[in-house]
Amino acid sequence: MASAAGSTYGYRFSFGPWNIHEGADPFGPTVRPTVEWGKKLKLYKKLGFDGVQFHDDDAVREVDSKSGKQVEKEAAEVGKAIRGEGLEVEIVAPRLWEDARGIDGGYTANDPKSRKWAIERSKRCIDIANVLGCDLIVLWLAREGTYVREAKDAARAHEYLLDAINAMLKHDRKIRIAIEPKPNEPMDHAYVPTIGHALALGMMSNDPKRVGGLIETAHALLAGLDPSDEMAFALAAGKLWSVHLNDQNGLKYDQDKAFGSANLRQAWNQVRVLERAGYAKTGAMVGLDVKAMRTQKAEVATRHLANSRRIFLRLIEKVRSFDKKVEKQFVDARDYEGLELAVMEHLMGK
Ligand code: XUL
Ligand code: MN
Repeated sequence: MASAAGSTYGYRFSFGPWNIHEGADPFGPTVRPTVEWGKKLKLYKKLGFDGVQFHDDDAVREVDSKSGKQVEKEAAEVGKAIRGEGLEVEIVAPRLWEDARGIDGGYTANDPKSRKWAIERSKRCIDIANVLGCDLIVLWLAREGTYVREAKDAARAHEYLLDAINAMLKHDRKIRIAIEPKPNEPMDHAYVPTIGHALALGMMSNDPKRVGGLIETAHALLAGLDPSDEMAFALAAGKLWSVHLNDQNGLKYDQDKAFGSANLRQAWNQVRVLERAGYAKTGAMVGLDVKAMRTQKAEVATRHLANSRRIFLRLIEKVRSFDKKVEKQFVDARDYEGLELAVMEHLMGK
């Protein structure tokens, strides 16, 4: 049996500092004290993690107000501390959605000054990633969409997105970009809602081989899609460069629940698709994007991370121990009712 301390079957795990948080939500203030970055960093290995996911301003605070030199100096210090813990930086993502210039979206804003700022900020993000020894930029296109359809020229908006992606590809000839699609929240409708949209955009870019995707479970569910099929599509194209595993109870706000906690069968299928495609061998990490419940007390506010990792590893065991002969017999006989019961019995521990 895999335990938190047991075998990881070749998988490596990551999370971002925002996954240990104070518990504020749109209707109430924080409920837990802030855990400072230095303390979070010490928790990674203890919890069984190997990689750090960053936003640019997780790594370097107030990145816009600092000179390029200063930004690189601070990033170098952060990188040193991370390596000192035996960790690596998995991804860096430009956080465009908290700045006033990103109110109408960054890359697709109607105001050309905002669009210019968004591209410049994304280049700084790449510079930070370089200092941190990371070649993967994640684009969660938070406000690249509309609250009302008439607000933007949607066809033009996609050209703006391409302009931004091309500018990033040109800024650094080695950097790779993984687009993290999400259909809504904070926008009513986002422009890149699925992995199909993301990879198509990548194909239209000036260097398609450096544009791929990151699938988040909750985002796929919000789009009414099966996360394992979204992953399979990217895997078939050699484009699944990371995942954000979590869970989600139906169509509502993005919940970021612990992996497998809402729908174990769907979680098993995600693990199955990753395992069958040899995801661990691609070198990509298993990223989590999970939030502790608001009710969780400070001293146990990292359980959601350890639990998600544990559920993933338990499901790897389940995938590996599922009787392949039985599976083949049911598939050959086209008896999918039989196959389903065999899966359910297996998951229930029989
Ligand atoms: C938002 C989300 C982000 C990205 C990183 O829903 O998932 O945290 O993962 O920018
Ligand atoms: Mn995410």
